Amino acid sequence: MRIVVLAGGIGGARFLAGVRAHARATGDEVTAVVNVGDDVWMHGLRITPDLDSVMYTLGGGIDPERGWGRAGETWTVKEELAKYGAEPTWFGLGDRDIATHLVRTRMLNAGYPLSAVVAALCDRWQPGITLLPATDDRLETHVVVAAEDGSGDQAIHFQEWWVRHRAALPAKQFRFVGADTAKPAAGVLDALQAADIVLLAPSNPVVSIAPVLAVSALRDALVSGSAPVVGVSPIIGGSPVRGMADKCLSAVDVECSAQGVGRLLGARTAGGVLDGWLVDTADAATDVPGVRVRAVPLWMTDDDATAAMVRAALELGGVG
Ligand code: GDP
Ligand code: FO1
Ligand code: CA
Repeated sequence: MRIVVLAGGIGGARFLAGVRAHARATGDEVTAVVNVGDDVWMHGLRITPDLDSVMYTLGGGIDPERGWGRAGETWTVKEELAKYGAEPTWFGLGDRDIATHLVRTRMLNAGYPLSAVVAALCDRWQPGITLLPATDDRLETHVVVAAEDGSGDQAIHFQEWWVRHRAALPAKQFRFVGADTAKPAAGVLDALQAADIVLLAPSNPVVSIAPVLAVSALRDALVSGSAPVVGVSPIIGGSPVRGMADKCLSAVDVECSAQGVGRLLGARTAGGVLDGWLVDTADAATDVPGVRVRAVPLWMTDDDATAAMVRAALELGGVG
């Protein structure tokens, strides 16, 4: 069976570790289509946080506490840059991580598409699944906030909002710059067409899943495809398990609940994307019109627990 997973960073990576554990037992093939909206240029390097979180997690190189960057990291280059006053000083690339960024940036500058760069990096990390960016084109999430000098609104890059301001500036709008013209990356449409099921990882719905679905040809292929689409709720009992998804949801006027996120994604039969919505047992009362809802424990405490979630999602999609 072929399983396609739409994913962001930390939540996506942990979910994919469970999908891979399931697939190792069954022989299923797994393709992850990962958000690139967080991607940014800093210090002349192209940074792709969600792709790297997935690659390092599945390749055994992640720092498990942070959920981004490398284990056993040192920060000499970051400290040296700060001594030059080289901005941004609020964002840090570790010394080991910089090697990945040098390889990526060199390949992009030589003309390789991001999907080819990801494949080359995965030759080293061997994630055990096919890892694809949602698009090879520029697509960046920008956040509209009130200008600090009171002169109206301004758009800042997602990383500035998330890392520098810790999502504390009220977000008025999220813009996926470039989404209008972005095409699915090489391999994405083929994967969706061949899929037996599409799963939405329990990733941030507003800034991880939405930018993937903002690639219109990708969304169209998912919506018009024959594979069932099952989402897994990132919200348990009214709060994000980790991170600041609540801040993102309030910005788009969506209740921070499994039901709120399920309704935001919506039924495929009513202009949305979902056939099934997997929620935690704490949210068993969830109702999403037109969508089959099932409640099971959704805590990704280890790969076995996550693989059990994956089996429940496959059953909900009718392919388990
Ligand atoms: P990011 O790109 O690094 O922010 O990561 P993602 O967007 O892929 O995932 C972040 C989301 O994962 C958070 O909003 C959490 O709600 C969700 N999450 C983290 N751990 C768990 C878990 O154990 N269970 C569930 N259901 N969701 C989780
Ligand atoms: N997150 C931080 O909170 N501070 C950082 O300095 C930081 C650096 C960083 C470098 C490379 C990378 O791939 C990720 C990095 N992140 C950092 C995490 C990250 O940018 C965000 O958590 C995500 O984009 C949200 O998914
Ligand atoms: Ca992300």
